[in-house]
Amino acid sequence: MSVPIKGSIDKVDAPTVKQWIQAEGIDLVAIADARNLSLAFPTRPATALMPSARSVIVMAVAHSLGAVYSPNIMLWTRSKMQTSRLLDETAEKIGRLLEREGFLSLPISADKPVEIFKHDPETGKKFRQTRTSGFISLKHAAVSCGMGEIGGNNLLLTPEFGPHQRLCAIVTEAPLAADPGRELDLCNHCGRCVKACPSGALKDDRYDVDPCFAYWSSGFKRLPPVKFREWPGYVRMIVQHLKRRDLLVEMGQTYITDVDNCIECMRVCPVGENWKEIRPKLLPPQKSSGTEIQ
Ligand code: B12
Repeated sequence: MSVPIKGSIDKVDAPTVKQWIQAEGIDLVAIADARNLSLAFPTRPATALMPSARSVIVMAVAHSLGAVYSPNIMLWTRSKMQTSRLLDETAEKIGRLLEREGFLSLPISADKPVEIFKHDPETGKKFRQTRTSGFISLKHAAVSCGMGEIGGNNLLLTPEFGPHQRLCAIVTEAPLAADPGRELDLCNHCGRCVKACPSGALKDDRYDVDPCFAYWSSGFKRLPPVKFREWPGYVRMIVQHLKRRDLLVEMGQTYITDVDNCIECMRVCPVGENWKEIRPKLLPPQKSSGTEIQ
């Protein structure tokens, strides 16, 4: 089934919308009730983006596993951008189609831009490390409609692909039948992600966003210093980076291709039925701008 042409639609219901979306090459699709989303922090209700919203259509595209396990993260970054492109294009296409049928619809991109918080919106205090937030937490939307669960690596795990998928959504007025949440129990807390995390963001019982952001964005294993005694170590680290890296050229590349510095928490996760046969047994370390520098 392909996306219908104008005037050819009999009804807009959940099975039909899912078929349109799958026909575009999307691997997983499920629908959440916009008024009953599992909310993240900071809270991002769909009804704050569209007060008349009835449904949130959540879509996932599996990553290329070859790219996930490639020796250099740049290869994954480019492949990730293509999954985002497919998701965003589909969200635009289906959103427009729903609007043609009379339902206001808002695509929520798989990618940036995101909201940037230099200060804590609750207290007004400056964060040690700037924080960012999506307009909807796609992981939480995916949990709401039973697509998966959030694992020990703080990522959405699905039975099919484990953490190896990218997410995107459409907020819409279309009153589509919602899929129920599911108890999946996919993560057995094997600890591989905690061990692999180069920034120390993942602990056995939690995830700290600040060290993850510092490493993911710059390859820095230290946070900006607060106490006087933290300065020498920080300066030493910056000098090491400046000796080995050309940050200006890197920045230029990041503007063109949204370069990441880390996917270790995703890479080492063994969950995902569809990957059982092709998952490589050996996992060579993946090079990025931050690797090899303390
Ligand atoms: C911003 C962002 C980041 C930031 C911050 C992450 C974060 N957890 O908030 C950084 C750059 C660090 C990041 C890292 C990564 N991300 Co990211 N990220 C997002 C984005 C755009 C928004 C996430 C969000 O809203 N988080 C807020 C809540 C939901 O996060 P939380 O983890 O539950 O809770 C943290 C926050 O609340 C934060 N916090 C606490 N107080 C405050 C206060 C304020 C004001 C703010 C803003 C935050 C904040 O601390 C909590 C944890 O300690 C989403 C896309 C989207 N729109 O959802 C992708 C997304 C979550 N990222 C994704 C991925 C893959 C990654 C990385 C692997 C990096 C990479 N190379 O791609 C790592 C994994 C980190 C991890 N293990 O969690 C995928 C996950 C797919 C999946 N299978 O689950 C998503 C869904 C993108 C997508 N389109 O698929 N990401």
